[in-house]
Amino acid sequence: MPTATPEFDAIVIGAGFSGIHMLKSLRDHLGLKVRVYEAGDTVGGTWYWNRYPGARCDSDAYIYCFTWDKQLLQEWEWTERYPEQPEILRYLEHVAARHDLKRDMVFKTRITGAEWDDKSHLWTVHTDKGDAVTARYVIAAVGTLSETNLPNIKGLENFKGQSCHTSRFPKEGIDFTGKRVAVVGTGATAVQAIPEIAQQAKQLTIFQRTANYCVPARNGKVDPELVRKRKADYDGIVQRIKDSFFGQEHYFIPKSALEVSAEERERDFDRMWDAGGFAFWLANYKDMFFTQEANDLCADYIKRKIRSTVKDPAIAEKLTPKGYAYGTKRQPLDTNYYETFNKENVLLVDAKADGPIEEITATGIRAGGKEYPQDIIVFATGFDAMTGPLKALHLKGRDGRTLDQVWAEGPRSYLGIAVAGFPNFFTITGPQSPSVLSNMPVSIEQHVDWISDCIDAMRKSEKTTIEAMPEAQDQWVAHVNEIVAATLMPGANSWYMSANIPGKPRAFLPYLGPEGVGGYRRKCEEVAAHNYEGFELA
Ligand code: NA7
Repeated sequence: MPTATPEFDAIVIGAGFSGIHMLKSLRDHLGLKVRVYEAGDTVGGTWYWNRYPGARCDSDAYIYCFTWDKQLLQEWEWTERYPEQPEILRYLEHVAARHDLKRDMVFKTRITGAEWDDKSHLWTVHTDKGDAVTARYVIAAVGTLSETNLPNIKGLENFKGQSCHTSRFPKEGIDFTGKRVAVVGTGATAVQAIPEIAQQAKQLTIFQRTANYCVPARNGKVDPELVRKRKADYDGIVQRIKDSFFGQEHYFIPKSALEVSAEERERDFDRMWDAGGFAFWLANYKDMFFTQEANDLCADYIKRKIRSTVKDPAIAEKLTPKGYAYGTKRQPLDTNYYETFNKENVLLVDAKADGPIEEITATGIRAGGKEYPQDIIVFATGFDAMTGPLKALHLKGRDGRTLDQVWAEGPRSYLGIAVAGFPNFFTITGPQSPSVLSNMPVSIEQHVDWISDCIDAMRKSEKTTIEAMPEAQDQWVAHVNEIVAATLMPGANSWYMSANIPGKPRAFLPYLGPEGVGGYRRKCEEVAAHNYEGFELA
């Protein structure tokens, strides 16, 4: 048995929701020596980096938080249904201070590589400050949407005005007042930012590649009586979201959209639309994700809403999604998004109707042969989702193999927690786990608890390595792909399908069901109960 003593029991990479909880769990519950490395200059992760106007969570705040600190669930008061980025960051800072976590965190430090040593059963982890530390375990808490996608558009470097990506928005903000501003992209981020920027800018031009199906967020103050009721029922809420499909208190209508009358369907659609948030997406008819005809009915409802909100029929037509099923791209939640296109100072340039972006020039953007002069360009162009942040760690597993190599044809993981050939390496909300198809904190907590229990069990049985077995991984990958193949998801050019990044192998990145996060949790628990079935422990 290897005798080398590592400097740390575990290195955790990232200090967002995942890294904060992982440190708390390993250090304070298991008594391990842990260090967290974080590229930002404080905690927060997603909520540190995404400072664009309008940035807020899309899940209701009462479940978009840690549930392991029961006292804090009672004490913390969110100001609105979906708090803005500064408030969520304040919450995470509060948690870090309350549990004295920062003393084991190193900020402004990026991991540049790590290699596994099969003799000592240790990882050596390298940072951009030139340090190298050894650890028994490496845990990626790097987030799923953290590797920025700045598209390689011709002439990008020539622009003389100010430009930025939404996930690298300057801390001091940008004053859009009186400026000609372009937003590139119309995903969930842009849908939050566009109405805010339109209020300041002299002229806002939106460059749309694919029209999205947006539903109203219906943000606002939450009724104090409802807040009180929820606080009194937190144990019940936590149990329900853990057992649910999406980590939310949303449940499919247990009927086909095709079996009910048109009147009943319209009433249900109105109810979900009026409720706002993810209800329309995640609490719709049970066949919405599976049957094109059922999906068409949901899509048609939203298309009618777009036409009734946007005054100019030509603009409404450009904003109407075409060619893919409703719900197969990430659902953006809107607050005055469609209304914004009624404003005099807002222009929509649609890649299909007006021509795609051809070049960034010194003074603006050229699309469809026409020049659109700009002072500021905001790229809301998304992320190299899920696999991107993990590949960027430049890990070398067994035999020096990298994730780039083993994922050359798409992600391969066991349960979305581990990768064959990378012993003692865990991925919180990794590819092929529910992660981005769930309310993130719920899935984060499940993985953190599972990883902690696993490390605890290994210590108790004096094992020093755990590694996913290739056969178990093959079966999991096949299972993930088989499940999604029965849905409408593969038909969309979404980032779920890896389709947003040129050259990225087309593969479904998360895991969808069949019983959602509840069923997935039970599967992970079974694996642990059967002595970590599918893993090799040595
Ligand atoms: P998304 O959802 O990936 O949206 C990015 C948008 O940028 C989307 O409209 C893209 O069009 C567009 N895009 C990407 N590359 C280009 C190029 N090269 N040219 C023109 N337009 C482009 O990212 P978000 O940040 O909005 O949301 C990410 C997640 O953050 C979100 O799902 C939440 O979980 C929080 P496309 O649709 O690909 O044609």
